[in-house]
Amino acid sequence: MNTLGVALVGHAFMGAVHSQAWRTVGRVFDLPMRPERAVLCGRRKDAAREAAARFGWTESTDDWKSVLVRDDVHLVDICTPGDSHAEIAISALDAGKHVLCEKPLANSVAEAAAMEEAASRARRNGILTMVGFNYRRVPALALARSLIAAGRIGTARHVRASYLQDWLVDPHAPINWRLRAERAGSGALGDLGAHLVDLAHYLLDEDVVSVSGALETFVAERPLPDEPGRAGPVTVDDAALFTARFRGGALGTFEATRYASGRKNGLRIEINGSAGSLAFDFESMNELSFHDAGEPAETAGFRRILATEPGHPYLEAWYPPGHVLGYEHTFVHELRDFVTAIAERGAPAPDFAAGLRVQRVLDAVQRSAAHHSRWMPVSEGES
Ligand code: SOE
Repeated sequence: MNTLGVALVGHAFMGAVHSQAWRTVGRVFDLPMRPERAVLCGRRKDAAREAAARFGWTESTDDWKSVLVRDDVHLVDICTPGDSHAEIAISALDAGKHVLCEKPLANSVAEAAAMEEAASRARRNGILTMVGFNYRRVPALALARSLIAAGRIGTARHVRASYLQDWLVDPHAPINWRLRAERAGSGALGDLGAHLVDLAHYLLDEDVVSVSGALETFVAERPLPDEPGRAGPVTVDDAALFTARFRGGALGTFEATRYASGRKNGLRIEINGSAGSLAFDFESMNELSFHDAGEPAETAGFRRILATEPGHPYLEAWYPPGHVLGYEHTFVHELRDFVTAIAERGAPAPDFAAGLRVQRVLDAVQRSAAHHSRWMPVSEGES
């Protein structure tokens, strides 16, 4: 069996989650290729060495460029803040490496477009890309997509999506890179809203075509963690709201915030169609609520599907029904799909082209917010 040598760049939260998934995926799923954790890259030698030992990577380095010339590295997995995605991804693609890149794809449409250009060049040589929108790999949401595709809720009319976290409720919580525009691109919009947009695209299989949005930064300055007594500016949005129109005529409402006190990772999405509805809440991620409007009114209503049957997406490899899955499993599923696509020369989704489409929606929200929430078309070419 061919091996797939992986280089991971970054070893904080996402690097840890991806490491765990790389370690698990080949043990749980029968893969057509064997992934090998070849090398972990970090900015500081000692920290990278320590992380590599803890997460089970064979080697470590403080120079990500050095892995691009290695013959035993076939895939680069980017888990760094958004400001380095474009440089690393384009260099890796040009060096003939497959690329998995954390979301959002980039910090701007210009960067995302350059990344997609490199991806489309690389595609001609069988080199593939994927963006880490892991929530597509929640079994209940993959099931939702198949129900929608099978016509079970009819024509989609409403998408109601929110992603609620609360880690900034305390105005004295310190600044980190996620609150800096030059590092993260945007705030709740790109970090959380991007997931919602990708999920909506995935579930409906159609894109957002125009938006009207508002952004807010509630706390303009926060303590600098390394400089006691000093504060620095927050240069991204704390919360993002937008309404949207989909190509097929559905209307969407989207909300992303880090100020929803009591909500930790509350990703919710409900879709109402002409023949029924589906609803999901990540805090109960093994469940999908389904209302079939065709049932007699006296007994119709939302019913809870526990998405842990062997026939549900991804479940064939896991545990018996009712032995629920968690956050981490979604990344294992993402890797299963990417490795399989690479081995079978398939078309992984979401690829960089899909990531660029999300980036264009985020950009339209920012433009709308800067123009008194005026409706903005989502650009299809250069922004
Ligand atoms: C932080 O807000 C974060 O880790 C996001 O960056 C992830 O994409 C999201 O899934 C969980 O929250």
